[in-house]
Amino acid sequence: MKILPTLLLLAAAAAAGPAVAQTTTTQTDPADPTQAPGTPAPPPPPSAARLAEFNRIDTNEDGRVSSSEHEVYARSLFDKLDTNVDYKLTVDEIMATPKRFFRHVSAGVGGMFGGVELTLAEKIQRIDANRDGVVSRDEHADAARAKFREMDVNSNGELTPEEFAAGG
Ligand SMILES: [Ca+2]
Ligand SMILES: [Ca+2]
Ligand SMILES: [Ca+2]
Repeated sequence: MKILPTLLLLAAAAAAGPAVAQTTTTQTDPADPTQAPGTPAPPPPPSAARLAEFNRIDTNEDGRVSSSEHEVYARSLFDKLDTNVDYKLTVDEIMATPKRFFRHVSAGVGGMFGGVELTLAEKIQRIDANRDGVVSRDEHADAARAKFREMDVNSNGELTPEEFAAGG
């Protein structure tokens, strides 16, 4: 006669157990990715100026810059910098607007050599492959292609706005 109430209590506790555990797990979710330690911070969003430039290069407006879109843009930049229209860029023509020139070309290995940042003159020398003191259209196109490959971090042949902004 004493056993029955004990069994009923045990049964009630067993039935209540899972229900209590369920409400506690829904209140704090340990699988929340935003709270997981060691999660890398997302890259900063591209600046408005970089996004505007990205959109100018992305002529088919698919939200990606292809290698051919970048090539067309690099060529148009070359023509703007080539003020005397001889299809060669002298150091003077480049140094009139150096930022414009260097943003879309690579002097190789991220502009570094032996762990030291190259000077602008040294970068121009590296782009001037035949060492005749001027940057030809072909030399410029090669350096622009190298820059594209550097920016295309996942090597899928196109740039996202984030890849483009990070490579500037
Ligand atoms: Ca595109
Ligand atoms: Ca020129
Ligand atoms: Ca040259």
